[in-house]
Amino acid sequence: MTEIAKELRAAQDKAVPRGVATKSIYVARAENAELWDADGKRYIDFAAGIAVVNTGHRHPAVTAAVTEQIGAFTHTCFHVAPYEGYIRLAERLNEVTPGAHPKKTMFVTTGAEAVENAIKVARNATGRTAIVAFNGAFHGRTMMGMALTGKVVPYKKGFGPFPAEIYHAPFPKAFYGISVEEAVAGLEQLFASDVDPGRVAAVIVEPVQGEGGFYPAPAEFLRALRALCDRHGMLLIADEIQTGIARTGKMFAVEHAGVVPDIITMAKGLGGGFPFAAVTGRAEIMDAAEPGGLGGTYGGSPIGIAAAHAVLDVVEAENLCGRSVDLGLMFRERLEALAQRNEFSAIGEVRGLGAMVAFELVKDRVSKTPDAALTAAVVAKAQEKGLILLSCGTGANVIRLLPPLTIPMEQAREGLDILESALAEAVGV
Ligand code: PLZ
Repeated sequence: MTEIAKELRAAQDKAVPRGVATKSIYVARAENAELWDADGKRYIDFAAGIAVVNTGHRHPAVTAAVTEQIGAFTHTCFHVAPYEGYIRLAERLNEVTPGAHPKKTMFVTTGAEAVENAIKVARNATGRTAIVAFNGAFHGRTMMGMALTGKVVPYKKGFGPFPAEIYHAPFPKAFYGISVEEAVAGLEQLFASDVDPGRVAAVIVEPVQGEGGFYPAPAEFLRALRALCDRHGMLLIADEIQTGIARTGKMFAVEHAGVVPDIITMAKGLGGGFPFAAVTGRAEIMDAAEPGGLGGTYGGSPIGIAAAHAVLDVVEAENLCGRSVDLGLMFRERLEALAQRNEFSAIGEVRGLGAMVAFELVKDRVSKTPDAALTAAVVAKAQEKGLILLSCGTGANVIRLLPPLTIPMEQAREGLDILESALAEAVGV
C-alpha cells in the first residue's frame, strides 16, 4: 500500500465500522473499464462496482443525461410532483421485460428495496404469507433481504430476528453434486414437511446466483419452478439485480430459459452508476396494493430515471447483449485453457452465463474442498498488479469476472494476463 492509501485506511478504520468491509483501493477517477487511485495507480476494473457500471464508468450518454436533468430539477418526490421520465421508463421496462402480458413498474433506490417491494406486492396480491428462497441466495441487507438470503455468516449472524415465514430450499449446483432433480425434490420435501404450498405467496430466485458463487440455475430448473408455481398458485419472482441489463448476454437472464416470471427485480446495471432500482410485474399483481401502500421519498429519483433511460439507449445502440456474449466466450476460453494446465489444478470449474463468468478454486479436484486462502491471495496479487477482482461463493473460493460490457477487448485481454500471472504467483509457479 502507498502512503496515501495507508493513511486513508488508518482513518477509515477509526471512523467507519469494520462491518462495512472494503478493499484498500482509494479511487480518485474512473473511466469506462479503468480506474485510478489517489496515488495515480491505474487499475483495470473487473468488478464494475459489483455489476453496476455495465455501460462503463461515466458513459458519456449517461453523464450527459444526468447533467441535463440536474439543469432542470433534481428532486420533487414522485408522490408530490410526478414527472414524465418516470412514466416513460415504466413503459420501457414493461416492454423489455419478458412476457407479452400487461405489466406495471415502480421505482425504488436500491436492490434490497426492490426485493422488499416485490415481496410486499406478492403477499398483497396473493393474500398468502410464506416465501421460498434458496440456499446460498443473496437478496440484500434489509430485514427481508437478510431473511431471504441463504448464507448466515456474515450476512445474518447476530442480526435477527427476521420476518417470519421464510423458507429455504436447495439450489442446484452440479459441481457440488446437487442435481436439478434433487433441488426440485428438496422443494417438494419443503412442501411436505414445513409449509403448505397453498400458503406460499412466491418463490424468489436469482437466475444465476451472484454473491453465492455464480451458479447459473439450469434452464430446466427455472422451468420446473415456473411449473411448480403455476400448479400451486405461487408467484415466481426473478431477482435480476445482478444478472439483469445485458450482463448475461440477454437483457434478463431468465430469457435464456424462456421462463416468464410474474415479478422481476432490477437495480445495479439499470442505473449506470446511480442508485436506482425497479420492480416490474403483472399489472394486476402490481395493482393489488392500496394507493399509498407503495413508494418512498426518493423512489424513481429524476437523476436515476435520466440515467436509466440513457443506459437502455446505450445497451441497444452498442449492442451490449452481443458484447456480453463475446466477452464471456473470450473469458471462458482463456480460463478453460488455464484449467487444463497442471500447475492450475486448483481451478475446479469454470462457469458462467454471458459476461458473468467465474472459476472455483479448490484444494484438489477430488475432495473439492474450497480454497478461500488461495482465492484471497489471487485477488490480492491481482490488485498489486493493477486488476480489480471480486471473490464470491459460500466458501469464499470463487473468483468472478464482471467487467463493464463496454471494456475494450485489449483491456479485457490485459486483465486476463494479469489474472494469469496473479494466479501463477499465488500457486507458486
Ligand atoms: N439481490 C441478486 O446481487 C446485491 C451486494 C454486495 P443492493 N449484490 C451485491 C454486498 O456485500 O452487499 C444484490 C444482489 C441480488 C439483491 C441485492 C441487493 O442490492 O442494491 O445492494 O441493496
